[in-house]
Amino acid sequence: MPLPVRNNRAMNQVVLATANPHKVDEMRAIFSELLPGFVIRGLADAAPVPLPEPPETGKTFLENATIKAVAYARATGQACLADDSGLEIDALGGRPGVISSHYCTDGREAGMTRSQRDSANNQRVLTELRGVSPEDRTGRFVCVMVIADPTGKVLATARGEFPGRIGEDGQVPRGAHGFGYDPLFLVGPEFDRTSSELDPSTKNRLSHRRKAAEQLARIIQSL
Ligand code: ITT
Repeated sequence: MPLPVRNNRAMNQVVLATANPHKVDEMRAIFSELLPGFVIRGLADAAPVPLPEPPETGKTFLENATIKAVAYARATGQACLADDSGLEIDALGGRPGVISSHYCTDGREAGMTRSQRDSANNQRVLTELRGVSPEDRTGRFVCVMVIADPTGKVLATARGEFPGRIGEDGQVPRGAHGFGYDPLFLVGPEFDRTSSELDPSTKNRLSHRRKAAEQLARIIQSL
């Protein structure tokens, strides 16, 4: 359900501070339901030349989302919304966490494509969880969103979680949608399907990104 419009002067557009095209698709779909008319522009649209990606040196999702939102807002001169997200696995002490996107190289850039990284990350998780029982393979996707203005001031923050379990080698990877760890991540009351097997609109109703966006949408309306 869209939120009722309460403030005529509410912020009505942001630049999405991400190089991940899957996040752009999910965020546009989610915000178009929550805040119809709210415009989400891509980085390529907001800057004439590609901007360097800021190093994500934070120890938390909030620190990294803030680094990205502030860096891109200053560089584009426009309000920017950043998403820092990842998978926390209890049996791995919360790893891969903030290094989710480069887990296969312990957080380092190694010149791999996004899809090469995704499959190497997934393989590492499956290997590390070998021998762990289904009940102990619990975890969650976490998403933290931050909006910063062009002066670098943080205007809003929000956090959402999506609980599930990591499937076993042989049972997963499975599914044709989503990205990253979705093909490993079993969801629902029976943990019988991966978030990659959900159709995109179902994932966008349940996900960590959706929960963070719901909080953020309320704040955006009051800005
Ligand atoms: P930007 O920093 O440019 O936004 P990124 O993909 O590097 O892009 P993050 O540093 O936030 O973004 O890392 C997020 C990683 O966490 C992502 O690459 C996936 O491996 C994982 N992840 C986050 N949300 C996910 C989701 O909805 N489904 C599957 N994996 C997800």
